[in-house]
Amino acid sequence: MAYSVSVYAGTTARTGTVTVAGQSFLVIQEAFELPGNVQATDGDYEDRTEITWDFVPGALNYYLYRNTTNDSGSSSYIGSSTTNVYNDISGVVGQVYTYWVRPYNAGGTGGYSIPDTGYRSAGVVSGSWITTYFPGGYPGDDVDSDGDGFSNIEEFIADTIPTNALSYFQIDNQYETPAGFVIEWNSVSGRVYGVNWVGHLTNSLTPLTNGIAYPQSSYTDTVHSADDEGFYNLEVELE
Ligand SMILES: [Ca+2]
Ligand SMILES: [Ca+2]
Repeated sequence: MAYSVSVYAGTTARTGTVTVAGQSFLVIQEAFELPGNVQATDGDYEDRTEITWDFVPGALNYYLYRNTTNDSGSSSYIGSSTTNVYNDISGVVGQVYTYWVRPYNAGGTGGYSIPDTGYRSAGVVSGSWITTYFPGGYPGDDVDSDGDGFSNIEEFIADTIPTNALSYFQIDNQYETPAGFVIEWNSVSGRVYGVNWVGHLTNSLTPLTNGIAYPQSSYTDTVHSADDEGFYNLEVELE
């Protein structure tokens, strides 16, 4: 029985197996190490996603690839860096991308790194909130994704669920007491509430109080007990 040893030498990085002259070879070593510790920021910046990685010995340049799914084969080349930092300023705000880094020198291009996901911040809303409710990408502050009448930014501020039309900001309970008319709501940490009143809907709202902080979740109107009718309006803002 005869044995032979073959070495694959090409300018294209290979992983897995490569077929040469009808024979299949297992590739056990890349020309390059793969860039390690690839990190893409998760909503840290509104204007960019910053991708960093560890330097690879022998690499003169690094090629950056991006995809909306975890598939390097269909990913897009987005740019290069001679350092170990790249700022992707072309991503859609809130869209979660998967990023890969490939090392390059005159001998060829190395393989795809282990990827990391990252995205640009949509501003006020937090990255963890986007990840929770919009893992496939944030449609925007002004969109009412669940059709409940409240935009996504309004649902973020009220801490209601932006993808559930049954979850929205509302006065949960109201009743009369000897002390006055009481309204109640679900109070959330980090929010401040205000109550407005109007006798007839054609008139302008009159502020009754503001700056009601969590955990207070009710307000008693001691002023309008003698009125025949009135309307209450609850506001919420971030602390
Ligand atoms: Ca909504
Ligand atoms: Ca909702």
